[in-house]
Amino acid sequence: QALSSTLRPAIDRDEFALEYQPLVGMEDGRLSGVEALIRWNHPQFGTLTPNRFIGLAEEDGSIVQLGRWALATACRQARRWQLDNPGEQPIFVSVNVAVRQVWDSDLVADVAQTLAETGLAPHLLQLELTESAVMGSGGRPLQALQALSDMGVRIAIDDFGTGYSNLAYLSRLPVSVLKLDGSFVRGFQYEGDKSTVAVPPNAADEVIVEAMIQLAHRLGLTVTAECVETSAQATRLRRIGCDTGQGWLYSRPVPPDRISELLGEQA
Ligand code: G
Ligand code: G
Ligand code: MN
Ligand code: NA
Repeated sequence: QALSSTLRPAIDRDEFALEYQPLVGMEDGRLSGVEALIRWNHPQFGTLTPNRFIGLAEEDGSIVQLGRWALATACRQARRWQLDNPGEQPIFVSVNVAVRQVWDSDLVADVAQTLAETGLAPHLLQLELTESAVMGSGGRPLQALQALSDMGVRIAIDDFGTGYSNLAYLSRLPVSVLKLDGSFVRGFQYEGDKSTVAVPPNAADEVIVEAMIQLAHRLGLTVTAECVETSAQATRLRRIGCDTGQGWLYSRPVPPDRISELLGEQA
């Protein structure tokens, strides 16, 4: 593939940028954090979204370098927002971490160094890993998760519900946030009165999500719902106890300046 051979030089030429998507408290509607999402400003092809190149970067290993860049850039930006908004509750930044960053690099050392260099408090950093990155993980990944958690960094499980969804297992890991995969919320369109039918067919997702949220809470985890697109979805998610929402209802991923504006507006 032509793209993959140009990944490393593109990192050196600074062709990548991060956008940030708001994470909103379901109770108070306030911006509590943002997820950093990478884009490639390709000189020929224009802006490329991550599904075009993250897989390639994982294959050829350049994800380690790219991931380090994303981590440092996101932490620097989060610290900047904090410094620009003194006296306000600071927002956290959530950074996606690929499996290979856990296995093929010293993620713990990279995170420690980045926090030290940027001055960002550990509790303002969240790392998103997929279930497959941590399931069945003895040894290295488990040690890394434990060290990061001991440092005060929050671990979130991304795309939860698409894999094993083994909550009993996850609750024994130093994980504190579940990010419910967007596929649950997408099937979450039922707007009628639930009490009139036992389980309306299109309400099955809601029953499952409600049970997952209750179980997660009892296991000490908080829950973020992805792909919240309508206010009806948000209302129902709030009613069944979901803690945080993310999705087009609140905002698409936006450049850092837009987040600065939002922070100014809610101050
Ligand atoms: O922004 P978009 O919705 O197109 O993101 C698509 C996918 O790319 C998501 O699954 C997201 O987790 C992944 N992704 C975005 N930014 C990064 C990143 O910095 N590192 C890794 N490993 N994955 C990312
Ligand atoms: O896998 P991960 O959760 O890291 O990726 C987040 C992806 O979800 C990004 O590609 C982002 O653009 C996308 N996304 C965010 N909000 C919404 C939404 O409300 N609807 C849809 N369809 N996609 C969304
Ligand atoms: Mn994510
Ligand atoms: Na996700």
